[in-house]
Amino acid sequence: MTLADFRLTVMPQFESYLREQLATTLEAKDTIFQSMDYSVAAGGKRIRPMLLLATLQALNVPVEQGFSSAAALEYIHTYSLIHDDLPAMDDDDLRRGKPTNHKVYGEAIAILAGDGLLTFAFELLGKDETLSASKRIALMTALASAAGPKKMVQGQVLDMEGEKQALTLAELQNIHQKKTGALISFAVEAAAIIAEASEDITVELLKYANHFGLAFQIKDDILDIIGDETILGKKTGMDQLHDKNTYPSLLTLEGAVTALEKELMAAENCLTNAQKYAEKQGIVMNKALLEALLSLLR
Ligand code: GRG
Repeated sequence: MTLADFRLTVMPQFESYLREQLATTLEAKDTIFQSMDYSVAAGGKRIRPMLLLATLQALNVPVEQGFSSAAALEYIHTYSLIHDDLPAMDDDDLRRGKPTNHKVYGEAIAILAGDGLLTFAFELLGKDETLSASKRIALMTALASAAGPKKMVQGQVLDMEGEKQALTLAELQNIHQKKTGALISFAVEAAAIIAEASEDITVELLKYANHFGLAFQIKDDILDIIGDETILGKKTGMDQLHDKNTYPSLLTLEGAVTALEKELMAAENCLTNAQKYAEKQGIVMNKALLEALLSLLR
């Protein structure tokens, strides 16, 4: 299956699932449902769930087995954006082309919508009886770890502490691997858990995810300089305005473009390795599908 087919067939099914889980568990009349649904429905690119489901597809596992993990991941990503946009953090008015959650519902409800999405993610995974109990425990533990105080939350703290200080490239990478990379890596880790992938395939796929995560962040930094506000759905030029440490600020714009290409090539190599291991185990891995995802970052 090509990425184009995947986006046309699998992603709409997932989109319905993502919205339905909230709508069938919560009451439509309740403010908490409306504020959570507002941000989930606001039109994110769904890169993380796409990576999770595409990894399952590449390993020939029915994608439906990954719907609860992919939804949990997108709920947590959405919560992190709602909280990141709050006045106490990045203080943004626009997200996904729409007013930020707190601009519509107020700060208190926005905090609670984030809390609701974070906790609902684990409820959804815990009650997915189509997965074995041991897989559910592994998935919930991995997700909690990726989103928790050693990874995403810590990355956010380090990012805030690093503001207005000159960071080294290694320090910047560490922040990104935690702040945005950890959730991206969970996408692939979850697929490996569900697919019961062997250790050698899992290691290569996780390395692919790590390069993917870094490439994603470099691209995000580049777009903040040369991107189109109407396409991005958010203001550009914010990194420079807030004196943020970014790949272009450390490496120049040209250097950042080179670094992006380096990460994408490294990611491709990991896929080649994963495919070799898969072949040895008699698995026909759809490497092209995961390679095509990298092209979204070019
Ligand atoms: C509040 C605990 C806590 C953590 C927040 C991820 C994060 C941590 C903050 C986001 C800050 C930010 C804008 C980082 C740049 C990279 C990034 C994560 C962009 C948003 O992700 P996309 O592009 O967004 O996948 P969509 O809207 O498409 O889902």
